[in-house]
Amino acid sequence: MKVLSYIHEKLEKGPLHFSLIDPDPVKQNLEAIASKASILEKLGTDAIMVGGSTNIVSSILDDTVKTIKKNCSLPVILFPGNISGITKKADAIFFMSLLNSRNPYWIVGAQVLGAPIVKSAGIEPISMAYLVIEPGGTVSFVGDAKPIPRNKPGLAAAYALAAQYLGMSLVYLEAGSGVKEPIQPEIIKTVKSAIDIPLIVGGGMKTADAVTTALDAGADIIVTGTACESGDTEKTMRPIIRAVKDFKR
Ligand code: 1GP
Repeated sequence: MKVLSYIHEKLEKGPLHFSLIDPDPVKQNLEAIASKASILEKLGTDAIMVGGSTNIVSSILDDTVKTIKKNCSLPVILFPGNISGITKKADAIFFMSLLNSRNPYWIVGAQVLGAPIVKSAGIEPISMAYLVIEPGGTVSFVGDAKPIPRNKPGLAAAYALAAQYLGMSLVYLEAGSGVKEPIQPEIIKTVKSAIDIPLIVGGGMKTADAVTTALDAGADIIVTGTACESGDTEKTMRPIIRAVKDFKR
């Protein structure tokens, strides 16, 4: 089954959890990634995303995705920080545009360079609007974003609606990896009420409470990355994934 259809089908039953693995070798080695992939699948995460803003080496990216595929049967979706984030070993790629960047390279330039590579890799492109909200973390700096202020939910909603009208399949609200405060519920609520396409929320969620707050506000898919990097993945991730699986609207 195509990954976007898998996402749509699963969303009919409830919200989803995606685990983000950063292939940066400074953060984790392949042995750790192998064990994390199987633990995350056992805990009930719905897909593994692979990507990061810095330190992406294509041979390491290949090995990371190969290792994940060997150790779990979940779809692996690339979450590229640039054209170096593409490998044919994955199932799909979030073909994303950082709509609120100041630099056209991150809106459409990298996509022009990446499109033929995605085609020849034979992986499924899933069109996604990527919106960086304050504070925005590393991706905001690298992607030359004009982060949407936290007190301007209407601006985030306008970007998200434009993404839907441009034909994108998903909207991702990004607070920035490892930031102190996840995206405020007011922003999630306002964006969700403006669009009909699924809403992904990530950045700074480290607890089950933070996850439940985002789901209550209307998030359809929760992404956690930093929490997956914990030394005890099972202990850290169990309550987070449980909060998604037990959530009732
Ligand atoms: C980063 O939104 C993701 O792109 C995940 O953020 O690392 O803070 O979980 P965390």
